[in-house]
Amino acid sequence: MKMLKKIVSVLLTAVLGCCLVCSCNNEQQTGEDELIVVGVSQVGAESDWRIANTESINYVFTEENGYRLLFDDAKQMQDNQLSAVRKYIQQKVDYIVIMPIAEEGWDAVLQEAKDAGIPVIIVDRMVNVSDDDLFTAHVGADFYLEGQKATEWMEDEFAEDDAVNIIHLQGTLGSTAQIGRTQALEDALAVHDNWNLLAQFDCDFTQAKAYELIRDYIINSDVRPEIDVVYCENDNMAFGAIEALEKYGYTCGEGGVAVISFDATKQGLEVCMEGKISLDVECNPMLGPLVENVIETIEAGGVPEKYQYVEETVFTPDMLTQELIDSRDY
Ligand code: GYE
Repeated sequence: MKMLKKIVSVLLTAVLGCCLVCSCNNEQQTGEDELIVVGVSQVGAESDWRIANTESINYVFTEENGYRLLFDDAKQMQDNQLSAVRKYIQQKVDYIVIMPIAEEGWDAVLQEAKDAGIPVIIVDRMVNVSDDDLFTAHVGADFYLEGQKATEWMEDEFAEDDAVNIIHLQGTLGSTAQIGRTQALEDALAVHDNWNLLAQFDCDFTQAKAYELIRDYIINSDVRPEIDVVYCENDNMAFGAIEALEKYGYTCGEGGVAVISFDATKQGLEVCMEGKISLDVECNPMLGPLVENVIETIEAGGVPEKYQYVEETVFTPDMLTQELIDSRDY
């Protein structure tokens, strides 16, 4: 009898134990299932702006906030982005977030995401597709407006000058940030006969290319070029330009070359406060919370606003203090 009791008790313990393990596994399963899976395809890590943008995404899409974040760095190659997005579709993620390198080439893969029923949120730069229904929402900046802020500043600054000699450093060709900022400068050049475009270089938003191309331009000129403005489409290219200009005897800022920049990252603003960047047009990389808003709206059964632009300002050296710079998020 004693023996039988023992066998029954061992069996009961085993069954109970098994139930506990199963229910525990189930709970774990349910917990994981509750996480919203977000697949992000990021451009790369080409600039300080980009790094701040990635940090903003990482900050928001955490497990504590209810998300599982899948992240792919495309290393500035659009083919890598296309593969990442296709992988996310296969993995049946809940949302796909894309910071597109260039505007073209997205129709097919976005159609595949749409067919799979996965909402796609375009962040920062835009895509140029045959049908805007191929993506759910866009969250980013108005790059043409940013460029206009810069050209308006130039109009004031050089209102009395007979000639304004400009070097233009472009970001990754075909990206919305490049297209908008370039278009604004080209439109202003078209209406100012005294604005001369000395050179236009594709620097891919990187400091190293900006440095090399400005250096080569100076070295290869027969006579020392008169440069009034270097219009740099981001802060990192401005840093490269300043380094090359100073190396070859130019001064940047008041009485020298006016370096115009975009982004207004902390380091950009520090160089601006020093006076070496004459104008820094803000571009806000902290887009993570806005992307989360879009997802929350959809999760709540709503329809998010299709296009969302962030508010941005401009900075000149006289406006800046260390306190102000330190108080900023990026
Ligand atoms: O200006 C640049 C970055 O697309 C707005 O990309 C973004 C641009 C930004 O690499 O620094």
